[in-house]
Amino acid sequence: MARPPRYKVLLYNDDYTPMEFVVTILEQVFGKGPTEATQIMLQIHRSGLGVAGVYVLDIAETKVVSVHRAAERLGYPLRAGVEKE
Ligand code: TYC
Repeated sequence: MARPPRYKVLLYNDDYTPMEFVVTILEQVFGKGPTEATQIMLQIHRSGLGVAGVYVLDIAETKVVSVHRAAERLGYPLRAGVEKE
């Protein structure tokens, strides 16, 4: 049996989403601890994008929807997307 393909969930930098909100998303949606969440957030802030996690496709797409819902609720432009590993 072939392993199912896996997909990276990418988060993209922007100028308006607060750093603290991105850390909270990485903790609550992607299950990161505070130290790793902060490191990933800073890497996105500095380089433009970063990998929040790697999942099978339906889980990855659900995470993207969760990010967009949470950001839109607070009026933040945070964007997420899926890319094949
Ligand atoms: N660049 C944002 C700021 O300076 C922080 C940020 C980090 C935004 C990561 C989005 O995916 C992101 N407030």
